[in-house]
Amino acid sequence: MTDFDPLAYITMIMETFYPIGADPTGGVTRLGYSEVEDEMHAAATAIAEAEGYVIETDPVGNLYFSLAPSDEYYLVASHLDSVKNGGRFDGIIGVASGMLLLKMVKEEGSDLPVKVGIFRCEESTNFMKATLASSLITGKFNESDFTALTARDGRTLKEIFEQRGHSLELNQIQGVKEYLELHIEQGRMLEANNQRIGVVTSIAGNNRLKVHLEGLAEHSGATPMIIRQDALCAAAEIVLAVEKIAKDDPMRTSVGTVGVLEITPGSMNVIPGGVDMAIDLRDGDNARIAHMRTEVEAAIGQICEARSIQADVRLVSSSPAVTLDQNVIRGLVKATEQFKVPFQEMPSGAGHDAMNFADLCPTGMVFIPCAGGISHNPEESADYADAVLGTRIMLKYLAEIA
Ligand code: HGY
Ligand code: MN
Ligand code: MN
Ligand code: MN
Repeated sequence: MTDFDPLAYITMIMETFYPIGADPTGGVTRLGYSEVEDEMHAAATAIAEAEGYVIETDPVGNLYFSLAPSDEYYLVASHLDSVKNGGRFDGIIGVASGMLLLKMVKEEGSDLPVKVGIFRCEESTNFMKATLASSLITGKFNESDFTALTARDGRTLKEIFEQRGHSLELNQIQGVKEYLELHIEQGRMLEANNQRIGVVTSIAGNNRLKVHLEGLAEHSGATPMIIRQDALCAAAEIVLAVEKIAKDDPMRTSVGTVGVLEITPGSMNVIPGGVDMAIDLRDGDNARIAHMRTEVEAAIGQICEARSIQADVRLVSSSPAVTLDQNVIRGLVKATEQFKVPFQEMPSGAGHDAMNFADLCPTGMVFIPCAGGISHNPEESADYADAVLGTRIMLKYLAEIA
């Protein structure tokens, strides 16, 4: 083992990534299947080339590093894209951890068959579908989505794939013995409980709705209040209905958010005639997601009926809640105990690429705390030493099972 310093190594990786896609908010904007994500993949590839790794890409642009080709391997993965004005740890620290783990395997001269995976377009920001590229290679994607999904710039996924030379075939990834992912928690539980590590037990599922409301754009001065068809007022009631429905969940696990709300024509002296909304509904229980969606759709119907507004409600994407593999959880707990650090088992409210592997192979996740639980925000930050610890835990687990 050379005197390679894991903390310095992961710091080098993270500092290499940071300036790419940096935006005026002090955060980063690295949309899936964008040139900025390409730059992130190029930066990771440059580090892999310097290490002499085997570098592969699959037909939809995902990237893989390994020490040698192997038919069966342990996949340690995450993503390098981000939300708009996001933080520089979400996904990125998981890729850096995978690259650190591969470096540790290389430095130990071990023949552990590890492959680092870098999945494109994990965030729903560009196409309103999360974990898009890992869905494509794990059989969780419908061909109709290639034309149904459109990027923020209006191009369909099909057009973008044709321009980028990606395949429209639904390829299935082969040879994954187990899947591991390190990620920031993106919530407050670890920090509040003074834990350094979270061993993830389940990942919340989601339903994402795209809603268009059509009222009537009219003169804001000459139109009496009682005859207006104001799409924004209807939208305002819907935003609060989503909040109330999620809050009313007796189990306190449902969450509901309206993260996008666009008004047309958007002039001060014109009654909003049109509104486009994006609604994100999640829970760790699939029945509760379905229940929430039914209630939200009913509320939209009642609100719009009362206001003579036309509503077009579309389910644009959904991922079922998944429970992670009990043996992997136990194995990660056992490995963590050997480091004598405070840790807990916990659910993930955020979605991750791991959810697409949970039905294919034993799948596990390791969380590290993020400051104040803040994520999807330029203030997002985490401790590289925690990432090194999480990486050592995953490596110890893999060495145990191999
Ligand atoms: O939205 C999420 O759950 C994650 O950031 N993909
Ligand atoms: Mn995210
Ligand atoms: Mn993420
Ligand atoms: Mn309810």
